[in-house]
Amino acid sequence: MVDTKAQTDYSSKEYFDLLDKYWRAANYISVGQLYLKDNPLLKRPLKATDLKVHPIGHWGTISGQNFIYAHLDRVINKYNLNMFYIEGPGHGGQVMVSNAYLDGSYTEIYPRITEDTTGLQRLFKQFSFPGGVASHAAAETPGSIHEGGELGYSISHGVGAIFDNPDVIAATVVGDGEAETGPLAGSWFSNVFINPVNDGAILPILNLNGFKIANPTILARKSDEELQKYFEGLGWEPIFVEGDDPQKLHPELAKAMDQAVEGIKAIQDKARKAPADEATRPVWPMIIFRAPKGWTGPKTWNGEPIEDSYRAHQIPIPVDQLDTQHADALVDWLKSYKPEELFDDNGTLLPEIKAIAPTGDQRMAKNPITNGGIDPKPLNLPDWRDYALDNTKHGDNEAQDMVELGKFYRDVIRNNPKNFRIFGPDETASNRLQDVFETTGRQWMEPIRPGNDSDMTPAGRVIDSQLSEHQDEGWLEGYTLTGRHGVFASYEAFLRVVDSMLTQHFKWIRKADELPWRNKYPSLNVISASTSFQQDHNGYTHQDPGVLTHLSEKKPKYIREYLPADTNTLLAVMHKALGMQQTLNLTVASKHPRPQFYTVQEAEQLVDQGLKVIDWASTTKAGEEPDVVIAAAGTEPNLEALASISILHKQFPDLKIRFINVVDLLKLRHPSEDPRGLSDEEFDNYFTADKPVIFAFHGYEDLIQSIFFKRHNHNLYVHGYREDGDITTPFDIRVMNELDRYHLAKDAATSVYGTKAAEFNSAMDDKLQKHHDYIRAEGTDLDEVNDWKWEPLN
Ligand SMILES: Cc1ncc(C[n+]2csc(CCOP(=O)(O)OP(=O)(O)O)c2C)c(N)n1
Ligand SMILES: [Mg+2]
Repeated sequence: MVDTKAQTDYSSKEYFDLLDKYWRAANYISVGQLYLKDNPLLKRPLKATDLKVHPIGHWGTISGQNFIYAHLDRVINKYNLNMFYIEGPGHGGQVMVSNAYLDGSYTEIYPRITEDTTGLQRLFKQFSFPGGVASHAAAETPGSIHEGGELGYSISHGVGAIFDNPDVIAATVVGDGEAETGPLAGSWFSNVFINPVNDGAILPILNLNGFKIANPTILARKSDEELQKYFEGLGWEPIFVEGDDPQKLHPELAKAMDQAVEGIKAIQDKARKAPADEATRPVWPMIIFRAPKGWTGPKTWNGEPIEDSYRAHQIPIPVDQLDTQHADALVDWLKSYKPEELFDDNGTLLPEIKAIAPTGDQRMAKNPITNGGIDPKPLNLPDWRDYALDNTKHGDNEAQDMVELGKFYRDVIRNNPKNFRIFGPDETASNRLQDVFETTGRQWMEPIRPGNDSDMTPAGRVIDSQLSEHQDEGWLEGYTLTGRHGVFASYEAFLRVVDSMLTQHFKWIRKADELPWRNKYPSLNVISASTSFQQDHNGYTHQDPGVLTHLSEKKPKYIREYLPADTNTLLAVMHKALGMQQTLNLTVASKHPRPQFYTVQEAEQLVDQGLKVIDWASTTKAGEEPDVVIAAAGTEPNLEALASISILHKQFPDLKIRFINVVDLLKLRHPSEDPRGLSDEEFDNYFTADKPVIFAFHGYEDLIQSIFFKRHNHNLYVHGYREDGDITTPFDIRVMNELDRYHLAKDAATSVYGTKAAEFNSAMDDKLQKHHDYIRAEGTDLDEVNDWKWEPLN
């Protein structure tokens, strides 16, 4: 019947009978994975040892998603689609595993899991089992780009994946609980940013099964009329399918899917008759699928409903190796799918049922987009040195690092018009990357008001017109997990909004890295701009450099933290970061006019080695042991450290100071923690084994303290962010945190001269008092601070 795609009648009773069998097979093996570790087809009476001791996983979401998956397979074949699956309620890990197993892709990727009884037994046992596979959609799940742990990002991920992939449809199942999260609720606005000419499409399918873990869902208790208004208001055309009788629902969902796919095609065909920059926002279809949670499972338990109740969420009936009292109920449940009609005597899915699935790379589990992308390419990067400043007179130039970086990005965009994007929450201009708008605009499909708006266009490489860090991070994740490159630039304090997303992405890369079949991903680049030490019109509300500490706690192999102190080092960092794979790169960058210090050659060395002794700012001769080491990581720390060296040198001309600038912060870690870390010998060569180290740092101090914990030298004085801020002058923020030149100089002098530094310290205190009084009277920093310039050491 399903001989060739062209001859198939995709709406015939025979077809739906086979589709139903395919679905039953998926349900059967999904339940089997929860409970069984042997006797997969129940060919003999169930024994206690056939059961897992601890069945762990989720049932409630499964059958609805399996139903949707089978129907997606149908439209892939019927319309010859390039489609992949995103499992919003990814806690139903069996959905993607089961369907990948049925279509043969699981066995191709994991040959141990054969398409027979032995393979089924292994498939069942390994699920949510020590040494086996996750109970959630995870990196090891074929066809997934979306981790199923933290809910809320299915649409952002799907949309990130279809940007610049005009032939692809991301079939995205959204949980009705998931739909209540802030990120997911905000992500319906994604339709404002999808260009129907250059980008692909997302088909959201709201799995309205009515319940979450322990509660009804909000959307499920709304009438269809209210849902219609809600989604129409958000710019979608909802198509409703509702019921619990599969025989009725097969043709109904098929019709809805046909309508949705034909709707997507019609939108694209129409839009693609004109250039991308003339596109407007279409009303894309979506499907609202109302079927009961725990559908086809046990109806009740102890007189209480299981199906169509929150009680179906996890393990619906208590049967395990140590409690077989109700084993019959499990057997009845499994047998209700009639496995004997689905698998042959060898335990292999019958070929006419398997024929429901697409073949080759059209299987959603094998779609190349889900394994590093359809056509991944490294970026064609301009030479960063062409954008560099001539800093041979250290400190003479003044420039805004982010402005200069914007020029570099402008040309990255020119060179890579289809695989590089910049994401941000309304901040591309505020973060001073505005030069990119010389070559591109902000992609936006709503009406544009020339004059009132700036740089808006239906087809642009910047997407920053939704104020949502979740969306930016989610889109960028989707974009890089499908082989493209990008940057998300955010105010530093509000990067913390996506702390957990960064964590989840790190986990994904880490796990994927362990799988030989997974292709490599371009690194995810995050820029922490508008930082804690440069708050002009904001203040304490906008200060928090804690993302540095947060990410430093993850597995070192996958995390980089760059703190370039000026334009040249920022350019060198970004050139490197955009060429990297399998890492999450955090770059802390300054956007304010600041003195520029490092030559191209120094910037190159700083980025290659991660840190460098800056000879022109040190008073030691080559090879000479210093009295004190002053180190800095970050723009303002670097500036203040240099200013403190000037002050100290004038006061104590014999004081031997070694100055070190640190860019690649985590290289300072001990190699026992981080394989990239400096050896003890190298570390001591920089920081000495026992001389005082005054460390000026952009972030919270405990990060530096923990780095030094495993080193010989504990003679450490860290000056970092001490959780102090206000609406005040730029220099005063440094003073409040004791990261300013006067506090640094005091610590350095005291650490070397002890009580003999008292007079000097009191002069520094006088300076601080003068500063205190002056800014309160004048509202600006002292001239000697504002006009400070590096003077070469004599
Ligand atoms: C951000 C987040 N908060 C809480 C949880 C815990 N959690 C796991 S499943 C779930 C309920 C999900 O309900 P729904 O999206 O409706 O999925 P389904 O009914 O299909 O299982 C919750 C609260 C989570 N995984 N992620
Ligand atoms: Mg639900």
